[in-house]
Amino acid sequence: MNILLIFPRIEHGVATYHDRGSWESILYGYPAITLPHLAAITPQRHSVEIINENYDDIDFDQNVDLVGITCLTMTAPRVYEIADEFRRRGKTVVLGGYHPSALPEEAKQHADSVVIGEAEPVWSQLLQDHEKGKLKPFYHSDEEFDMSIIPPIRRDLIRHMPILGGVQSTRGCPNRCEFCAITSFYKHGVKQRPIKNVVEEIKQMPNKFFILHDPSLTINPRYARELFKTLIREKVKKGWVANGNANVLAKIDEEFLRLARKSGCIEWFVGFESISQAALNGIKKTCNRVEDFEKMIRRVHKHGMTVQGGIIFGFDEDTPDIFDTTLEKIYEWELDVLEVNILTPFPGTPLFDRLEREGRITTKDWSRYNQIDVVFKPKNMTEKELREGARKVAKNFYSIHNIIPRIVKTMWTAKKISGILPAGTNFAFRKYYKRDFNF
Ligand code: B12
Ligand code: SF4
Repeated sequence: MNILLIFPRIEHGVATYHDRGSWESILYGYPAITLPHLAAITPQRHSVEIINENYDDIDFDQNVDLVGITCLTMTAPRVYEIADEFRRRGKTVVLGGYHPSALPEEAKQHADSVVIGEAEPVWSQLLQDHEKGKLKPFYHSDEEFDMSIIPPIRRDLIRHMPILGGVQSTRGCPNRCEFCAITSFYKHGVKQRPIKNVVEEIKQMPNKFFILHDPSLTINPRYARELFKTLIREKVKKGWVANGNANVLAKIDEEFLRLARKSGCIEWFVGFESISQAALNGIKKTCNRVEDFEKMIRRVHKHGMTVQGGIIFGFDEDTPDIFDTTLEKIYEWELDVLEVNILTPFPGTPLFDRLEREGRITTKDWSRYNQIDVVFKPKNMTEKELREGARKVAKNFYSIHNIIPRIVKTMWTAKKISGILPAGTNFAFRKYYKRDFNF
């Protein structure tokens, strides 16, 4: 069969559809690995093509037997448009990813079949059923599987390779943060790929820099340590960035941080989420202790790595003074890069269910579930105050006046040319927030 896989356009972020051909799309374009991964687990007798709409336009008249589209909540409206367009031309469409898994009945209105959960246990069966004309409406991926079956992604199918490569070593998270889509999606807990497979894949990728697409690389420090040691032993001289947890990075032994740096770590992405312990407790991210945050950042800096921190505004415990207090704190901590998010209840999460029960969801226009718009009624401020407050923080942090001294510090911390990556991120975020928060 001829299979066409589609990654829809992204409207919000540092490298989006709007940035086609710009320096951001080259430097910060994301190595979306979902579809090259799906292609890799497709039986070889089929031929596969991938279109990433952030780089190329879709030809709806293409001669294909099956169209597979990946879908997050924010992209759902565009995905449904694409799916409808193909189906009008008589093509078979399959949808998968976080959003169709959370709302399969909704997705089914635009597709011939919906994959609920991970593709590995069901994808081959689905293709076989389609060949026999017996495609089922839903494929539930309930079966647990061993990640050692995962082959390297089909990098040969990526038409526009950004500077950053992508690889995944683990899936799932043991924590139960109320707003996070990971734990409701990965129902079987945490699993990991054999380190030798991950390192082999890293060696094979042409990129000098890569991102680990793991929910958090510090969930199992023993595994991460082994990965670092293998990268060092095998002399893989590439720079990398990964998600990590604040509590682990604050308390783990110095050797862990030394090995991370030596194996190529440039930056850790850390979900601080809030500077209010009451808010963190409220959303069940109790592993985060506010008193650890500054210490954590300083330790990571001491080892020559930088920190990109995520902060979310709009928790029930947040009052209008949270914005100024947050700014004060992040300057005190000397955070290198800040991600400003407005709390967003993604379908499938406990947060969505609670706000729905409380009648506080104000729109189901999924394109607005972008962490920049307010889609629910906050408890202790108005929607306008929430949006304006987040805007004020982004505007202040990314003013040229604040960016310049910060990137000098970041370059000094990194002490390597690769420090240019986190330093430059400041300008990419400035452009993103200027556009989306309109300042
Ligand atoms: C890398 C990443 C990105 C990248 C690339 C996005 C992408 N889709 O590849 C970028 C930076 C662009 C990004 C942006 C955003 N992201 Co993001 N991202 C991730 C991250 C860290 C890894 C995704 C990944 O590559 N996984 C590895 C692949 C192999 O797994 P997978 O994509 O889940 O695919 C499997 C299944 O879902 C399924 N599947 C997926 N698609 C399809 C399609 C078909 C046809 C089939 C059969 C199966 C199938 O099969 C695959 C194999 O099992 C995840 C967290 C995580 N660790 O999963 C968050 C995550 C997906 N992102 C999230 C969010 C919220 C966003 C943003 C809204 C953030 C923002 N404010 O901008 C944007 C939205 C962008 C968009 N496209 O809509 C949420 C999604 C919640 C939701 N319900 O939508 C997640 C889960 C993070 C979280 N903790 O909540 N993200
Ligand atoms: S926010 Fe981070 S720690 Fe919490 S469940 Fe999601 S991945 Fe795990």
